Amino acid sequence: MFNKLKNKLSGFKQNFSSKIEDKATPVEESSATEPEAAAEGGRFEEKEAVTGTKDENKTGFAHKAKALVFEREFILDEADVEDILWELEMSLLESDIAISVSEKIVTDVKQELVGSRKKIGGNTSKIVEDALKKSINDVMSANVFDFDEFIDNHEKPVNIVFVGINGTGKTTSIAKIAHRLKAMNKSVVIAAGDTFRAGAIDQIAVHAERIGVKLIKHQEGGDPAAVVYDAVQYAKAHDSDVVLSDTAGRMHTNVNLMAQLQKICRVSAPDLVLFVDEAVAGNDAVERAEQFNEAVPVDGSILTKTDADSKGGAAISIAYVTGKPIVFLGMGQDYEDLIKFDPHWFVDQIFS
Ligand SMILES: Nc1nc2c(ncn2[C@@H]2O[C@H](COP(=O)(O)OP(=O)(O)OP(=O)(O)O)[C@@H](O)[C@H]2O)c(=O)[nH]1
Ligand SMILES: [Mg+2]
Repeated sequence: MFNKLKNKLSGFKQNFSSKIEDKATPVEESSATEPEAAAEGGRFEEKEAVTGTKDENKTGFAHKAKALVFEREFILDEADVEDILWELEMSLLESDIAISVSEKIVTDVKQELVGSRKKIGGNTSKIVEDALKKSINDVMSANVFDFDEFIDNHEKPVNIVFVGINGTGKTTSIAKIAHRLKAMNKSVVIAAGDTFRAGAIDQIAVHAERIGVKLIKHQEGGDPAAVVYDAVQYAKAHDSDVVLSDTAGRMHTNVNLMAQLQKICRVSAPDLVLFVDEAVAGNDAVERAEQFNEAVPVDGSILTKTDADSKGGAAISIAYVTGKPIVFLGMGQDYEDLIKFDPHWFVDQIFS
């Protein structure tokens, strides 16, 4: 997962940190009187020994540890790192990170590390990693959403409609979420709202039976808005917690099918509309999220097939560009392969 992105960031870290090493100088200290220390660019500090009584310590030098403390600092000019930052921006774009996000990350790193005097606390590679991590974390934390809290605090039943283009993992994500909610002791109703694709109703019926949740279905070719409406009515009558409504995959360019989606939302007034797309689709997923959002206001995204994504671009960009949070990441084909999105977890993964 994210291997290409990891390699690119690691290359940047190395290049940037060797530039810092080139420019690093010892901190100027008046106390650096020991010739040896001065020659090595460090300074001596006398430190109290940690053992011994007060009196023993007072006896002086024998009870004091002399430690050589190297303190270094650096100042980078823009010209020093222009090429390296350019390479970073290219690497981010090649990783399918949206232009606005790539520019923001480069600007943040520049602001953090260029133009001002910085002390070298740990190693130089860590300094660069921290700056990158902070920026990516900021970008990804721009919009966050706690699904469990939403379900707990919202009036029942919570109606969630899943939308997206064909084959992205809508039905599988519904099954995973139903499984997850059931484990949390929530009662779930699934609406077989894909009445269009042959076999779609059977596919979701198999999931519902395996997981042990109620399925509301009509005939193939029926009106999906009516299916979702019926599922919500059933959930109200049975005091169910959540309705998960499947819909047929559709291209955002298909005006009639997008109008049908608007009808589903008009009729069933969903509490959440979740856009489902593949992480591997990169920028395309981000663009599609925006286009779906124009038709039916989308509240958040689920990125599936993250397990197969080597670039990480969609995951880093989609919430920042669309202004809508990532809610879940799909991580495989089993019911357990779903994680609630957490920017810190993600950032740890790409620097692991
Ligand atoms: N590796 C991996 N495969 C996934 C993931 N989510 C879904 N899939 C697979 O993607 C394929 C399509 O999944 P579906 O859930 O049928 O997709 P859909 O969006 O409902 O498709 P349509 O109803 O045809 O629009 C299936 O083979 C799933 O097993 C995931 O997170 N990781
Ligand atoms: Mg489906």
